[in-house]
Amino acid sequence: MADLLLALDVKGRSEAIRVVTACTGEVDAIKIGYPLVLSTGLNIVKDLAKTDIPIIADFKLADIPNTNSLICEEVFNVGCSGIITHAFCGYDSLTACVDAAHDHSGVCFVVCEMSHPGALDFLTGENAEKMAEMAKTAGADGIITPATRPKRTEVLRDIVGPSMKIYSPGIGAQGAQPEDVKNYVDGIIVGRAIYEAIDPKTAAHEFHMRVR
Ligand code: OMP
Repeated sequence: MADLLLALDVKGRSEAIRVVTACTGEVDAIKIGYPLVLSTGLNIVKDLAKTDIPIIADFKLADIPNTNSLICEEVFNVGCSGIITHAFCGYDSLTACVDAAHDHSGVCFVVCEMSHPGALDFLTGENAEKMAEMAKTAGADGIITPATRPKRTEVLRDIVGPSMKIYSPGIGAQGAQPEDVKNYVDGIIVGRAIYEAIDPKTAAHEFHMRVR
């Protein structure tokens, strides 16, 4: 059984509220990122938090430790319960995010291998495996691995073990199916296949059922 995370990459407050209102009860967490926050401001988190659905900020942080810490402060102080960071900036930048998350009773997820075709240029193979090891050593709560490459998700699961969570995007618009990874992951991330659906509630419900 895995969770369903809604990737809320819509623009504007009213569209965000429309989709979240429709999907309430069908999603276990909302993942927000640059498209929504740059179009509305970070205070959109306060509106979404009224639903009591946990909100994970996907800012894929990739900076020096001090800047990562400053960004995390804003994210957790406004009401998010999780942050997604890159790991390729190194151990100190990564631990800045893990520490900030834990100081705020939040969680930190680390991108190890991405779901799109271009990930094969750098974010795969030995690099991804090193980042999974680093995420584990740093005490991160989980990693992000591609549903589009289930075998790679299986490899990365072996590295982090059963106690860390794995959330997996690439389902729906990027071509993967929930069944491809549901036995290896703790959550699937779905965006366009829900928020662009004519009936987002039914779409979310169906994805939810397929990982139960
Ligand atoms: P859809 O392709 O519309 O389902 O959206 C996928 C969501 O997952 C988007 O918010 C992406 O930014 C995110 N994502 C990936 O698609 N691939 C990755 O490798 C990592 C992420 C992520 O970190 O969430």
